[in-house]
Parts: sequence; structure tokens; C-alpha cells
Amino acid sequence: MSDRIHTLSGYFHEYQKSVADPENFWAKIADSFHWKKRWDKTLDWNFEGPDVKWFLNGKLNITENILERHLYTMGDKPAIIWEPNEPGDPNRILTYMELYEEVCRFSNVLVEKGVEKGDKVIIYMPMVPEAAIAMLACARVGAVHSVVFAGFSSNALADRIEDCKAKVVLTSDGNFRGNKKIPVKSVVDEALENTDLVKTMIVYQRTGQEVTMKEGRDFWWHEVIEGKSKSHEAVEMDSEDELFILYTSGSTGKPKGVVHTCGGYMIYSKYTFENVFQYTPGDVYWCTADVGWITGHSYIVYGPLLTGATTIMFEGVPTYPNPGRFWEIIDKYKVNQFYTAPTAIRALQVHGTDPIAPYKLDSLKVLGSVGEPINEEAWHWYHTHIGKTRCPIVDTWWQTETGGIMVSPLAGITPNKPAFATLPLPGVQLAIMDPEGKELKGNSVEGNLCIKFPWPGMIRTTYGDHERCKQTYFSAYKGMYFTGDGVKRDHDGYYRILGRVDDVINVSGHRMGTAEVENAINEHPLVVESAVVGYPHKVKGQGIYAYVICDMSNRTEENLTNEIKASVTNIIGPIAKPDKIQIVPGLPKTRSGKIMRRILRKVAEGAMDNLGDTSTLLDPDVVDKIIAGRKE
Ligand code: 6R9
Repeated sequence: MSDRIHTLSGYFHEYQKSVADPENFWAKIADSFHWKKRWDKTLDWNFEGPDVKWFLNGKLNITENILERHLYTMGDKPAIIWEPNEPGDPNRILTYMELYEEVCRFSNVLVEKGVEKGDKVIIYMPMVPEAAIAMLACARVGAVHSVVFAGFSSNALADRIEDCKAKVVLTSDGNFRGNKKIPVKSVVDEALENTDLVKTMIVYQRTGQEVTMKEGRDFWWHEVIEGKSKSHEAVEMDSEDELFILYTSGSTGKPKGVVHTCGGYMIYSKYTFENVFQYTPGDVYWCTADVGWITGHSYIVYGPLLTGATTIMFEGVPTYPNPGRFWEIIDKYKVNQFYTAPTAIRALQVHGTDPIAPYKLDSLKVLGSVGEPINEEAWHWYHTHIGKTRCPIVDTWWQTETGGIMVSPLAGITPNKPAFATLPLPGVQLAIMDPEGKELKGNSVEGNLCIKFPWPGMIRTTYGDHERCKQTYFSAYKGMYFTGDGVKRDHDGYYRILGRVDDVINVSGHRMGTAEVENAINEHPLVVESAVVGYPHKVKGQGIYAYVICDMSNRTEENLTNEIKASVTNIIGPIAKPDKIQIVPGLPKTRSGKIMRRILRKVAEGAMDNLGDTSTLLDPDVVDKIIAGRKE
């Protein structure tokens, strides 16, 4: 059942095998899963289309590999431990048997509501077990889930509903986060105002707040599951049938729906979970992400549950009711593997070590980091104060598009180096490219990170627009997948991720396209033009700096910037709200009309003595004016 690597030489051995004969390498791993029918051919691919298929004509249902597979051996073992926002409130523990029954009941609800194989279902829910149950029930009936982070605005939600043509939305009345009670259902109501695509909405009651239910469309979760059978025969899926769509930001304005398929994603999420975290039976594992992001998909829900692990879902935030909350939860459940983001570490670091003092943290074996490059200071703080210098740190580099972890130490096996993601996992063939498209071989090189051979968990397409998938990922370098990240391979052959080289910024581990934020700013009626860049931010990693040309009318600068911030929050969500807005008389443009973002980035980060060549600018004077009005 387990394909876990145990030693460093074992890692090198597996890696060699995976490169020499990828098909047999993955076929052997896939053989330990339950297939309704074994595949005929392991891999068919080209990166020109791109057209990638794994485990061709294999038939399966991923939930049988999560539920039926574990029922007899570990039916009474906790699958999901749910910790509520309020520390004193009762928690919930679902065993594998209970999870099976809940997923079956809800699958029967979906069937009753007419959901069929291939239908798209939007999940817009807080961090409650029902969010995971909803995902698994979709997978069980063959519907394609698209989880939208419940912090996104109604506009952002409406775009996603429209793009994937969702028939059903699963949501909640509200959401508890820290000391806030956030409306959720009313956001969905607003999103549905201009569309009649959605025929059914099912609402999980979490906060008890007042909501309006539309007759014939809206149903309460607790009412519809009433009396439903606790068994449901899983629908047979092809390996390459869609499992889910997850929207993510790119260089252009419109978020794209990354498509993952059933077979490959199943194999890859489990294999990487087991190996990177070195999960052993009986361990308690906790990933603090939200299910609305890929990390929540692969490493709260699918990877751990496919492994038969106990996975914690936390509803709240790291600083409520105090900045010791994470550490309290670790002691409470004796967490063995803890996986969080650098932005959370830095936010807690600000509070010093007092909030940690009351806790033992002696159950911890492995610490993980994901979402953005971890700076050395945060790495050492995490290692010293949380891991007590005893726990290895797995700095895991990957993306929504890769489905699972690509570059990371194997916990306790690969020697750590602070701020380095270290080495590729078996099956991952990296290439570092120079701007001319030449591969940089050997050590001590730096360039753009590409991947030259398919892996089972990779993106198959961008929903409804295959050409976009090709343009975005497979065109920059012929025959390769381009990640959008810069990377360095040091003298030891270790990889350090340097961050995005495209117009994507990473705010608190959340990806945002600069064009996406600009579009939202430009929606304000007084805005003429805007340019957005990222700048180094102590806690968030990167902050958002917006340069805006506008017609001031009778507004003060303060009024206008507040209005712009409110409008971005309204259009995308609070995560996209600019940290700094500077009203400028013009933008630095080349004669061909291109904004020179390089200059704007330098000004935002305060590197004014290092602006580089500005001679090609149409109006070089504008740069001085921008510098003069720079926001600290
Ligand atoms: C899993 C996830 C992907 C982008 C990626 C990169 C950055 C993620 C990282 C990291 C350095 C790490 N990133 N993990 N950078 N070290 N360990 O975060 O997916 O939201 O799609 O973001 O995040 O820039 O390209 P996603």
C-alpha cells in the first residue's frame, strides 16, 4: 500500500528510475490503487498541443480509494478533525466510516437534484467538514467541483460561475473568522442576480444568521440530507475525466480555470503527500490552508485522505483569540506534521516567542512551508521556536497547475538548506532556461524554471480555452512547461525558487495578476489608467502598489484612494486591496506605449538610484514626478 521512500540513497535510486523509465515508475505506484478497470497504456503525450494523458482507459472513482479502501481496516479511525473558530466550542471528529456515510448521503442529494456526470458544481463554503464532504460527493457522482475561496467577492464568484457554467452552488449561511461573522449566502445571492445558470443552491447552516431562501432554488443542507441513504455506488470515471476546476490568476486580467483529471491527480497527490511529509499510520497531520486553494485540495483533502491519514481542518485564523492559537491546536491534537505558509509564520513572528511559551509542541515531527519563497529569517524562527531545531522543514515548491508538490525535501531524508526547496521529487524533470531558450546545465546557474517531461498531476487544460493553456505554459520554451518562476541551482545542485518572473504577484501566498487588479481599479469612474506592481512587504511577502492616473473632480486624495480600495475589494475581494495607492500625473511609457513596469517596481521598493536606462521613455520627466510623490 505504501510507496514511501525511507533513505537518501532510496530517493536517488527512485529518482533515477523515474527518469530512466517514467511509465513503469508511475505504473508501479498506480498499481497499488483500486481501479474498476486497469489502464491500457500508461502515458500518451506531447507538449505542443499540449495533449497529456495518463493511465489511458483506466476506470476508477477517487472516492473509492479514499472511503471503501479504508473502511474495513480503519473505519473507526479519525479521517477529519475539525477545530472550530471559537476555542471553547465543541470540535467534530469524523471517522472514515462516518465520512463514508456523509459523502454517500450527500451524493444521494446531488443525484436527487439532478446532478449528472460532467456537471459543474461551485463550492463556496467556509472551512467546515461539509466543504470536504461536498468535494468528495461531487467526485463520487462524477460532477466536477470548482471550489471558490469564500473571501472572493460576488463579482469574482459570478465570473467563475459563468466561465464553468455551473448548475449548482453549495454554500453556507455565514462564516465565523476570528471575531467576525461574515455573510456568505448573500454574496452568492448577489452573484446569481445576473445569471440563470444556477438551478440549485444548497446552504449549510453554520452561523444561524438571517438569510433569504429562494423558493424552488435554495435548500438547507440539513433538510435535504434528511432520510438519505448512507450508501451510494460510486460512478465509474475515466482516468482523464475532469475531477475539478480551480481558478487561478495569471499575467492577463481574467483568472483561468485549471483543469485536473481523476487518475493522474489521485496518484500524484497521494504519492507526494506520503513521501514529502513521511506520514506514517497513526500520525495527526495539519495543513492550515483553505480548501479554496490548491494546497487545501491536495494536502487537506485528497492527498491525506487517499493515504488514510488523519487531517485537521481549522475554521479560524492564526491570531484569534490570540497569536498562540496554532500552537494550542498542535498540543491539543498532538499534531505530528504541520504545514503552513511563510506569511503566517512572519505574522506570528511579529508577536515574539511569548505566545509559544505555554505550549510543548513536542508531538511535532515535520514542519512544512508553501505558497511563496520563505526568507531565511522566517525559516530559522520556524526551525528554532516551533521545530525546536528537532524537526526538518519541508519547503515545498509547486503550483495550482502542477497539482502536487514538485520540488521539496523528503522530511528527515533530504538534508535541509534554509530557503531552498532542495531537490525535485521522483518523476519531476526540471530544466533551467536562459532568456534565449537555451537550457543551462550543470550547477551554479540561474534562470527560468521549466519542466521537460509530464508528471501525473499536471494541468490538462484551462477550462473552455485550450489555446490559452498552450500560450501560457507551453509556448515560452519549445517542448517544455514554463512555470513562471525564476530559480537558482547552487553548487550542490540544490534549487532555490526566486519568485515570479511574470506579471503575477504573490501576496500572503495568494496569486494575483497585476492586470486583474488594474482592471478592478479601472472600474472606478474617475480612474483614467493604472499600473500595479508588487513590492517587498515584511509580513505579506509582497504588497500591492498601485500607480493611478485619475480625474480628481472634487475629491481629496484620501477620499479617492479609499474609494478605489473599496471598489477593488468589491470586484475581487479583500485579498486584492492595494496596500499603497499613488495618484500620478502620468505613467512611464515607451514610445510604443508600453508601461515600463521595471521603473515602477524600483520606485515602489525604494531603489530610486537604480532605475536603469530611462532614455527610451516618451516623457522621462514623469519619473521624477512619480519619485517625488512616492508612498512610503
Ligand atoms: C501551491 C501554491 C504558485 C506560485 C509559484 C511560486 C509560489 C509556491 C513556493 C513558492 C517559493 C515555495 N510558490 N510555493 N515559491 N517557494 N515553496 O502556492 O500554488 O497558489 O498556484 O501559487 O507560488 O511563485 O509559482 P499557487
